[in-house]
Amino acid sequence: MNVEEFLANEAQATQNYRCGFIAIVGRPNVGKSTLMNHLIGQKISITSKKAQTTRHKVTGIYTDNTAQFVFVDTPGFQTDHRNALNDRLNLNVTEAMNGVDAIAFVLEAMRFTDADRTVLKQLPKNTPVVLVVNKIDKDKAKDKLALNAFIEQVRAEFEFVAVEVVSAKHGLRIANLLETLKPFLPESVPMYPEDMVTDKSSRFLAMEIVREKLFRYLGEELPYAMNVEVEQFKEENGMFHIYIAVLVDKENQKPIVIGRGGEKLKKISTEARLDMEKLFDCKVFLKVWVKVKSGWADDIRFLNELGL
Ligand SMILES: Nc1nc2c(ncn2[C@@H]2O[C@H](COP(=O)(O)OP(=O)(O)OP(=O)(O)O)[C@@H](O)[C@H]2O)c(=O)[nH]1
Ligand SMILES: [Mg+2]
Repeated sequence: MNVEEFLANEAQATQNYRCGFIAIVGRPNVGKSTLMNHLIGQKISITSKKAQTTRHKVTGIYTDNTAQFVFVDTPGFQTDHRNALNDRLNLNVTEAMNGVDAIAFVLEAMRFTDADRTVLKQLPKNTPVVLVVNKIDKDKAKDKLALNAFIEQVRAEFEFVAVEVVSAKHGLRIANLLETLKPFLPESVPMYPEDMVTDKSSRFLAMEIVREKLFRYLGEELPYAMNVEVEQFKEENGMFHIYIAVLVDKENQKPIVIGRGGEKLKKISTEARLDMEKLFDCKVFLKVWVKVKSGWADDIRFLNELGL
């Protein structure tokens, strides 16, 4: 190839480069955050078996030599319980869908509920929506005919521009999904540096990691009555020093988080520290403790302070 041909090819490549925003939307627990982590190849959004794990919008960026995908993972759309927190979460979802280039609407294979239908109704009319059927690794999704019938049933409810089946947890067909989404990104130069995976701060990610461990290691109800605050975050001699307070609603919830002889809190902070060291790629000193702050989920001013 001569110099002219090389330059012409380069110009062509830049011309066809795509970059844009894709919101990942769906009811709680369908696997949105697991999917985003696999799409970008790094764990930045927290996940758990419990519904309503994600509370903030989290941006994850995937860049290759043809496109840059800016994904926005959203909280699961709440349909049952109304309080200030849930209203705020739903508002976050609606806002996240404004102005994106495409929406990935995530469903669990073989399960289409009223909650899913309610989310479908919230989708903006003039944005392309790709149906993403997740959890195809599950036994109930193994029958291909039944899976196709399920997809047809869902397609009858909404005009999707495309359909993909994936298993976020096992990383199956993730590359196919990227290819399906790509044409919906506008032609544009990349908006973020190619090595950037999120626009969230380390401080935010540290807080989320602690919240994930609370969701994973505490019983059914408790994590919903809690929040997490970063009290201090500093870097010293190449090491992060992070001080985090767990806020519970009532005094009697404190011992549940701390556990017998401090065992539970120790497990939560050790696991959180290991995840942080992996994500930040440096040594971390982490101190986690528990504070009582009643009624925070209904305290609008406090939700503002938390940036929710
Ligand atoms: N079997 C199976 N489980 C999955 C898959 N993807 C996600 N999960 C599980 O589903 C649960 C929920 O996953 P999340 O990624 O936290 O779901 P989410 O939609 O972000 O949930 P919220 O943030 O609460 O709305 C977790 O236990 C995941 O491990 C999958 O492809 N297969
Ligand atoms: Mg989530």
